[in-house]
Amino acid sequence: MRKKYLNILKEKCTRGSFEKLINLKNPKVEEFVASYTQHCNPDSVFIRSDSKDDAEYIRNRAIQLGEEKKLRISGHTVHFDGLHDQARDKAKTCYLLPEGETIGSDIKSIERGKGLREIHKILKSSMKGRQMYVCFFCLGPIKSPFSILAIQLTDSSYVAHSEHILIRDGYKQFKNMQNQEEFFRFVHSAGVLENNVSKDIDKRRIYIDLDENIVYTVNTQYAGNTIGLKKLAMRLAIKKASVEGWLTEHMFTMGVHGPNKRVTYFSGSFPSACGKTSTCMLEGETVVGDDIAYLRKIDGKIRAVNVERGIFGIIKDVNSKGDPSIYQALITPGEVIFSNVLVTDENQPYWIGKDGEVPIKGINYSGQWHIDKTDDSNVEITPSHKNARYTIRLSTLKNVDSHFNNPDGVEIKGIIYGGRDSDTSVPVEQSFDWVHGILTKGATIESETTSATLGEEGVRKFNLMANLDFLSIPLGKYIMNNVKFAEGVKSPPVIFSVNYFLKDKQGNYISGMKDKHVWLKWMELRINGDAGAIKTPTGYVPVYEDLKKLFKRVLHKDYSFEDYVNEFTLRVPENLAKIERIVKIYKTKVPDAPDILFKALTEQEKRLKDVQAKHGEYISPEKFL
Ligand code: SPV
Ligand code: MN
Repeated sequence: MRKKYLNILKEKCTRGSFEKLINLKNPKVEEFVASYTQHCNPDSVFIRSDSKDDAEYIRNRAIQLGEEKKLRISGHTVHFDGLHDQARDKAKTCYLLPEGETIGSDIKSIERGKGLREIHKILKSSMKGRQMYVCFFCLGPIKSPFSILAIQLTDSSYVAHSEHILIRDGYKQFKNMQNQEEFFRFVHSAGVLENNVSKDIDKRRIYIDLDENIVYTVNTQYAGNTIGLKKLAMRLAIKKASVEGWLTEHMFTMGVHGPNKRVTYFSGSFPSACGKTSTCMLEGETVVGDDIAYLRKIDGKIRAVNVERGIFGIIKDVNSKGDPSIYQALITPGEVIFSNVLVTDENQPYWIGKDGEVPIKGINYSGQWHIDKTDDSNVEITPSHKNARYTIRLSTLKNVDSHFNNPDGVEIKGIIYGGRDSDTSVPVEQSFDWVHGILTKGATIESETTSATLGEEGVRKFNLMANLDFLSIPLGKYIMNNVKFAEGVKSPPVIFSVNYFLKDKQGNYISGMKDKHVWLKWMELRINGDAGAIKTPTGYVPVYEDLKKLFKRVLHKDYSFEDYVNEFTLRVPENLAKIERIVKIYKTKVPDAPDILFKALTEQEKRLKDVQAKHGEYISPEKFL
């Protein structure tokens, strides 16, 4: 058998590639690469080691093949996905499960055998005429108790290039690996291309085989669907973590800098496009990771690492005022991939919300673009797509945390849950304890939908721990994993909720864009016993005096008592309605929802009703003093 594999590889590997593969001395790797070489039938196979030359080769190919185009600033390129391939395709993302098994009612799955046949049919000879790249990665820091190794096969130079920016190299780790060690595997083909974009969008599939730790993705280029090592690996890692007793979360990790050089580390979960990246990028703080964290209990403490080394971030509204650090990286020479932005006549990228004038024409994901251009349904085509992105390495940012590559991660003292909520939760609130936080804050996140996924925007959707899109285990089990995670931890992280999106009756946002920085500093003080709080039926909220001082210190702003009352009023009817919605979801859609969850929600409901009887529907925080 091995001989057969080696013959296939010998025949297809470009010069030097065969040796690079053989040098790994790993029959499982050889078999995987050879069998998909045979099945997808690329013209040639390139094996990427961790060398600079190999990375350079892929970057150059992306340009030569037109998958990326050079922009004016050195190192910057632009990539376009097709008009209908601009976000994660939830409808076509499926788990392959044994007959009769499901993960949850809203988590798509199909029978494994059927799915494997279908995807292999689509993948058959899908790489013909192209080169297949074989890339090795390490999820999490190198040589760390957190690391997971993975291989990506792809016929897209853009995908291979992006992953090299986003994920730590793993070829050397593979070389040191024991044969039996398991690794994640990803197979991607962009399928038939027309003008360099995937043509057969109707045959777009993202199939996840949890038994084998393989993800297949085809007829798509959008990174959220294709970059195996990002959200697709996250799905495999959620399952692995569940089996092994740790957590994989849709969380940033950051250091918040308190008084006397104190640094307190937080991880925070927010649904896509709800301020996650902009929170961990706040000026004066340091970032460990912006999107995915692995959390483990080590020596009785909870520690977290960034799974990635780069950012695939939403570019809309990134400008020198709101996100100075990222903006700087986007206008400085260096390796940056812009996707689905507008390219101006000056060969500069433009995106909605960038500093400067809006160009009147250029090239974007719809081809030649001019101001007021509309699509077939007469809907305006914006200069850049709302989900247009940038891909950069964290090391190019000046605010990267010094522990970013620490194999032991950082000790997490605070967890934050956020969401896009226009009418219910206060801007910041501390839970009573770990279990109350997991159950009433994490497990109840609702968020109004955004352009990060295909479909209508602004619809309130349940999204527990902002992780629903990526869950590969039943929801009840996932909740209990979280609840139990703090067992044996002497002082578990303090759990908070934040809401940056409260609106007034006229539909205007109540809080300012930068106010999140004050909430963050308050949480830091609170964890360290340096700020007071008022106990309400839903948690602890800040006292006015503390916020007033923080607004002055952090934002140089006066914060009026009126603003405070407006923001921190307990909205009883909305809170009760939310509990009712959430209970209904868990009762009707989550067969393994734990009793402890219903108990926590019922108790919260009772506390709300008690204060409602006493103080009415909208209760100012001072009433709880
Ligand atoms: C998100 O949508 O949450 C992202 C980008 O971080 S994606 O890779 O598309 O998931
Ligand atoms: Mn994300």
